[in-house]
Amino acid sequence: MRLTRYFLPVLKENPAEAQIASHRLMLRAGMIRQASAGIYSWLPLGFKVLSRLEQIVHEEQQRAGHIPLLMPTLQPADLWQESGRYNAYGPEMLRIRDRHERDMLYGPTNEEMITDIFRSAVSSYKELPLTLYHIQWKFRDEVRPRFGVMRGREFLMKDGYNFDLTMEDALHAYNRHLVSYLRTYERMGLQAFPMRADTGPIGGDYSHEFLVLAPTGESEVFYDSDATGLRFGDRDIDFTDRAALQQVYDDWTAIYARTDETHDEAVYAERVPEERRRTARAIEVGQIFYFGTKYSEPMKALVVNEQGERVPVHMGSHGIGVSRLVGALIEANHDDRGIIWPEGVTPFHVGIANLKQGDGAADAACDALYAGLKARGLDPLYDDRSERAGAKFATLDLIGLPWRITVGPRGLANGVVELTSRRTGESEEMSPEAAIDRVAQIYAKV
Ligand code: 5CA
Repeated sequence: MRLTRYFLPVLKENPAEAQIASHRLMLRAGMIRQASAGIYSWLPLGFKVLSRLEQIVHEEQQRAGHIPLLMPTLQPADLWQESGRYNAYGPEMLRIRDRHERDMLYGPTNEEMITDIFRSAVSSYKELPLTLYHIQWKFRDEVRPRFGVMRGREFLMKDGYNFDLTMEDALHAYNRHLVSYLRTYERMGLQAFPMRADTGPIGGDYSHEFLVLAPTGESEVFYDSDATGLRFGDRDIDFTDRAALQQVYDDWTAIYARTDETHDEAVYAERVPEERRRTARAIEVGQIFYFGTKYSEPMKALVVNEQGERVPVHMGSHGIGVSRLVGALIEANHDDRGIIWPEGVTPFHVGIANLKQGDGAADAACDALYAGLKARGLDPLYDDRSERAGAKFATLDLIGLPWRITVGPRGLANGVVELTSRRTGESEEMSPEAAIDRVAQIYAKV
C-alpha cells in the first residue's frame, strides 16, 4: 500500500478522552473512531489488525478440531426465557422490540442460540463430540465503557461451545480449548496465563481466565513468579491425545495464579515461597468454562446414549476477546513514540521511508523495493508522501510497523538502504536485495 492512496487519519495531538496508552495510540494512529460510548468504527489500519487476530483465532480453533459457523447478532428473547437468563441477565442486555412487537435482544453471548441449533439437529451420541464456534460482535450495555476497545459495549468475541456425552469428554474439550488458547496468544506475541476464575452470570463450576500482565489492566492477580517462565512454544500436539492435553493442563494449573475473585491467602502462603509471590494488574483476554448440563437440561438438548437413554449433553463455552486483544497487544507493546507490533499481528510487514520523494533514483529504488517485497508475499507500506524524514519516521513509529527500510540518495550512491528495528532502534545498512531477503526471512518464522 502506498500511504498517499491509503486512509490513515493520524492525530497530532493526544486525545483528551483517552486515559490509557492503547486507547490513546489507537486514536492517534487512526485505527478506530468512536461512534458513541463504547462503540467504535474500525478504520483501515485497525481493521487490518483485527482481521489478522481473527485469522489466527480461526487457524488455531480449526487446528484443535473446532468447527466455524456464524450466528446472528440479534436473538429472539424466547430462547433466553427457556434457559431462565432473560430476566437474570439484567441491564447489561440490550433489549429491542421489532415491528411485530416481538422481544429481541442484541446477543451478549450465544449459549442459548447454539443449544437451540444443536438440539434441532443432533439426537445421538454417535454425532458427538462436537465443538462449534463463531467470531461475532456482541453487545453488553456496560455501565462504564472505558479504555477504548478494552471495555466496549459492542465488541468482537470468539465464542465456542462444546457438546459432549460425558463430563470426562467435556473436560477433554476444556483442555483442548486451554491448549489452543495458549497457542493462539503466543502466536500473537502475547503471554497470557490461565488463572482460576469465577464463573459469573455464564454459570458452571470449572473456569479459567487468560490474563496478560499490564499495569493498566482491570483485574488484580496473584501468582507465583515461576508462571512467567512458562511457554507452550511450537511443540507438536495431537488434540485428540487426552493424556497429552491433560499434562499441559496439569503443568499450567499446578502453578499458583489467580485473580482477586478466587485468590486464597492461605493456599497462596502454603504453596508459594515468599520470594516468588507477585501481585500485579492484568487484562483478561479470554475465559473458558465447563458448565455441564446447565443449558442442555432446561433447553432439552438431549442425545440417546449407548444404553438407549435420552440424556442431556455436557457443555462448555469458551471466549476470546478479539477486539479487546488489539488494546491488550498495544498495552504490552508500546513506547513513548507509539505502538510496536509483534511480527505475528502487524498490519503491514515493513514500512518504506523515501527520504527524497521526487528524486528519480530514490523513487525508482523504493518502487523496486516495494515490488520485490510484494513478490515475496509481503505487505509493505510505502510512505511516498512529500514530507520530511522526521515526519515519515514519526508516522511509521506511531503506527508501530516492526521494520522500516529507509531509502535516501546518499545511501543509494553507495548501493545501500537502511533496515531499522522498531523495537530496538538498531539499524543496519545493506543492499536493497539483502533487505528484502532479511525481511522475508523474519516473516518466514512467524
Ligand atoms: N460465553 C462466554 C464464553 S464464550 C463468555 O461470554 N465469556 S466472557 O464473558 O468471559 O467473555 C469472553 C471474553 O470477551 C472476555 O474474556 C473478554 O476478553 C472479552 N470481553 C468481555 N466483555 C468485554 C467488553 N465489554 N469489551 C471488550 N471485550 C470484552
